[in-house]
Amino acid sequence: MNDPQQIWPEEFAARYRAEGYWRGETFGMMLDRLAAEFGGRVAVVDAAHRWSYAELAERARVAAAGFAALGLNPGDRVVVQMPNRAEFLSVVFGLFYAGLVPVYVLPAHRETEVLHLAAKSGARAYVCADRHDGFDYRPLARALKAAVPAIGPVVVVGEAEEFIPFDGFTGRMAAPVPRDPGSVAFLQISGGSTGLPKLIPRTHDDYIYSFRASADICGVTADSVYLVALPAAHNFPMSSPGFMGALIAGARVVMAPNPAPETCFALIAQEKVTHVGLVPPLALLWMQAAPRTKHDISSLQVLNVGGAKFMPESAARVRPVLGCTLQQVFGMAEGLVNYTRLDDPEDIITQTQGRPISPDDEVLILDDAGQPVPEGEPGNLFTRGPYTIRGYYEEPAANARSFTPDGFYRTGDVVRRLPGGYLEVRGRATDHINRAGEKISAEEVEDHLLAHPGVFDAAVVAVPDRFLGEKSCAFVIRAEGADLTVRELKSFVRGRGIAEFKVPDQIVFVPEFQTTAVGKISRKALRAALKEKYLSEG
Ligand code: J2J
Repeated sequence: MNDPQQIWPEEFAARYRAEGYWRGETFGMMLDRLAAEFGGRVAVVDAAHRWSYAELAERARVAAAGFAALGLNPGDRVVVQMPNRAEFLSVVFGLFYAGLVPVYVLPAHRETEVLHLAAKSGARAYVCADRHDGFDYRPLARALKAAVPAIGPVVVVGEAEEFIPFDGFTGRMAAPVPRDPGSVAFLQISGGSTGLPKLIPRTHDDYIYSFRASADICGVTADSVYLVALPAAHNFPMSSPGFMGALIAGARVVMAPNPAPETCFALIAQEKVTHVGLVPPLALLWMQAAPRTKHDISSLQVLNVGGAKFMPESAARVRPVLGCTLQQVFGMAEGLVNYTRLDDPEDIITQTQGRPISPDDEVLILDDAGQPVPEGEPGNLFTRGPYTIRGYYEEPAANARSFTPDGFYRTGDVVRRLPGGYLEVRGRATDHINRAGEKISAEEVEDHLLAHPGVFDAAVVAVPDRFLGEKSCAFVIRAEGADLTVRELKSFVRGRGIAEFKVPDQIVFVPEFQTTAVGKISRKALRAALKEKYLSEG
């Protein structure tokens, strides 16, 4: 936990405190303050629960006592794999209250990813739901305990079987365990472009600043109602402004079990939802469904769209079709978040991805040689600021690549700066597939393909998709004599215990990779060459 690269140099920390960004409040303290301020108001709603701020805090205090009684100590990491339910909040605030550090994994993650992230984070416990979306997490918990000996208690929300039932916790912690507000509050997963996912350490001070400022920029007040449509463990629905931004404003959080238009439209009508965040493909789906819905969605005020590029033509349809203001958001779990502002002119809202949250967000746009590009020209985006990490969790090699010596994060995005500091995302320099906002590392999927004995080599590329934005295509050279089929290979990859969204959408068998280039070329150049050769005409 003490990787010095995670820590801001003191001169920066001092400035961020002096500017009032970092206020020295931990998540545990925040919960107590919100319960005192908004006590009887509704904090969170799902299909089965409706809790006030006072109730949420009480449940977190009970959970905290329960976690502490399991022998977990302040600073210990706990893997949390929870769907969008009210208990997402009682679990994580219970952990914060007990001084524990959640490691957020997505409900879609499977054994391979969960084992890796648990081992990588040095986690000591696992919290999951019994089942969700047709998947049973208890066998996964068994596999995790067998493979990662450091994992002790497993706490299950729902039917616990041999594990510890979350609902069985008794006792009550009277006050939050004191933590340094500058310490790591939780670990989140990066959408990284190389190998397995990396862990992003966020501190109490930096993260609370990011969503407090976001709530303000997004017009979230105590009268707002925020719908969590995307998986709650993602940084976007958590903090941009997300359920955290909603809570700090005293608003109501509504947990949607899935982002389908009819599910969400019913919740919007029922709870008078004012704010929601969506990735572009979902925004398109909602716009398609809205004219025919029987539900009244007129309470919607702000639709945040981000995670992938939202095309200006689609952006222009949001207000006419959904009757609310579009607010584009270009963010990343590593930190920097940009928003168009609610009162910006229409062309800024539809054609840009916004400008940074903070006056102290530093943005550099550099060419491949590291020199600033002329104003308005596209270049590589680097950033540093009061809520952008200085390094991944225990990744010295990746940190040397992803951060400059003076602490700028190399985002991998190619952007153009417009007057007023607005950014337009033009593309990216790193090799991942942005599939409906889920970032998939080409290298990670290639490794799964290569594990099949019938595969000689594999290269995974992003191909444009009208609906998803991008989808994945794997070029595969069969091993000599192997008569592998696309179906077999897909089911093999699926069987590797990974999130379904990582299984290649398309597999193309090719006889060889390089016909023209001589000598060694980078994987990146190879992927580009394959795309050019097989996908450009057609
Ligand atoms: C183009 N690309 C975008 C956008 C993110 C708010 C919103 C999104 C995320 C997120 C987030 C984009 N247009 N509007 O954490 O708080 C791509 C970029 C970026 C990467 C980060 C938030 N918004 N992107 O998507 O960590 O390539 O965070 O670097 O999942 O998504 O992905 P992630």
